[in-house]
Amino acid sequence: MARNKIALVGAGMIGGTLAHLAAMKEMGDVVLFDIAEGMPAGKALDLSQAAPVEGFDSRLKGTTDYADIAGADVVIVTAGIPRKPGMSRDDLLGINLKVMKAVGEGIKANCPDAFVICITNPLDAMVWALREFSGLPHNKVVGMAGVLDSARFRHFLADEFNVSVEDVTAFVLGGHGDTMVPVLEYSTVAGIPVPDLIKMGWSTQEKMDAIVQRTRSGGGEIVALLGNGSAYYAPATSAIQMAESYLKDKKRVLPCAAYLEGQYGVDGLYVGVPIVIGAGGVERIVEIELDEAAKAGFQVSVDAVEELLAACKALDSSL
Ligand code: TXD
Repeated sequence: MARNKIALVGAGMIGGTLAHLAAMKEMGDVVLFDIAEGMPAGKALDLSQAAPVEGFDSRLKGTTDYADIAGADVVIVTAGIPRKPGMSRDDLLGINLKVMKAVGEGIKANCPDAFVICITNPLDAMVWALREFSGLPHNKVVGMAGVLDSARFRHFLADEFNVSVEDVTAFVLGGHGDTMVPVLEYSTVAGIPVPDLIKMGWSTQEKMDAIVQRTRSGGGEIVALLGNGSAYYAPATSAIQMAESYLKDKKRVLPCAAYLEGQYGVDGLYVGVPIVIGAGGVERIVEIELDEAAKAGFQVSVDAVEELLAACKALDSSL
């Protein structure tokens, strides 16, 4: 059986980390695509030289030619530019929208059967635009944010409860970061819901509220510490988990930005909800009954996504 092929569009900080993880896990051969000349080839060569030491047999190639992503099974997109000082949200949106157009067309022409994971910000709008430009079915294009947000939440909860991160599960809905909606009733330690843990005296509601707030601004906390970029280890590892669930048909239940068609009362938008990822791509959207507070929080996310899509449509009349 031929090896899987994983195309990484954008070979920056997250792209390079994705390549490292995919190769170390022998998920398949890896193509690093970027518009920057030399850099993707340099990273591919550097990683190839780690292979004899680590003992992995993934072939890595860096390229600036879309033809090299032909036949990819999975495409992970991080291409774009970050917001720079003095740049408005619409400036950033305009530039990254053009990037999504180029990437979408590159995918459509070279690997229309791929499972596509978008990471580029603003996530919920960029994944929608990438799907539009690529023309792929909605169940084959998803956005990564919820796995990262819930991983951050799990890390803080495990720290607070002083238990293994492995035993902490977190349930989050909604958009990336600011508008994330953690559902504490469905977040657990070994199956025990957080509200019960509070009753058991393991923590307090105040501490939980502070953890939720820290999780929401988790990206910004890292940006402030790094000084010249945003998080890349945890974002990369989160997208790899989604890719593995597809390639191995694991049917993991993961919070992702998925296309909703009536679920949660939303139609025609990408919003963060729990989904099942298997060989069929997005195989199921998990729809739970929300209480009033969660419903209100979710609506804030939906409104924010709608506002971004309106801005995208104003910037590109083909959308
Ligand atoms: O949870 C999440 N979704 C996120 C999102 C968490 C963290 C970071 N998130 C976003 O991921 C971040 O705001 C960025 O939009 C992306 C990628 O972050 P990264 O840290 O990897 O950014 P880099 O290092 O700037 O890499 C981006 C690369 C860079 O090498 C550019 O040359 C390239 O994208 N680029 C392009 N590649 C291909 N095609 C085009 N048009 C292009 N334009 C820029």
